[in-house]
Amino acid sequence: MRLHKLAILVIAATAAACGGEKKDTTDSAATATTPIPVASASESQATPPEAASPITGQTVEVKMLQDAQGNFRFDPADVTIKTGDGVKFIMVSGGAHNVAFDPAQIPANAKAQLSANMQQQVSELSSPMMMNPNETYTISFGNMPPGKYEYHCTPHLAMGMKGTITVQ
Ligand SMILES: [Cu+2]
Repeated sequence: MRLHKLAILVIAATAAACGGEKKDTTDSAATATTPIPVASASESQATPPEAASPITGQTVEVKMLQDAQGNFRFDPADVTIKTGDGVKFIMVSGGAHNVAFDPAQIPANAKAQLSANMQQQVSELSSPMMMNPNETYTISFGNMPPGKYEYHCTPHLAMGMKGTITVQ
């Protein structure tokens, strides 16, 4: 019984040590949410890369599927969110699908942040391919300027698999 008590104490001490580390993580997370100053064009130094801005609001879900009529589509294709929300794309059927923004269509003031917020890009502003049901890809719209962002699925672009994300 006494030994058992000691074991609990050791676990508690370990947990406390972990708690100390956690504090550091929290601190750096707080730093990350500090508004990133807009880079001035007059600055002669190279513009530092944007940091990813986390989701601080809601996350809406968009399914990627092939419907009963054989059409490939995002469902819903058009969503409206707020800055700080996220969009979670869920592979349902008919893959492979991806989520791709045309770099030429994304305004300059949004591109660096969008790129920073898109993990594991396989090419500029393109997500990895999702092959299997329930694979997901989530994009944070943290620190993204309001606007209407068009995107598409690269394999099914010719078949009209497109969508829009309007950030208010
Ligand atoms: Cu597709």
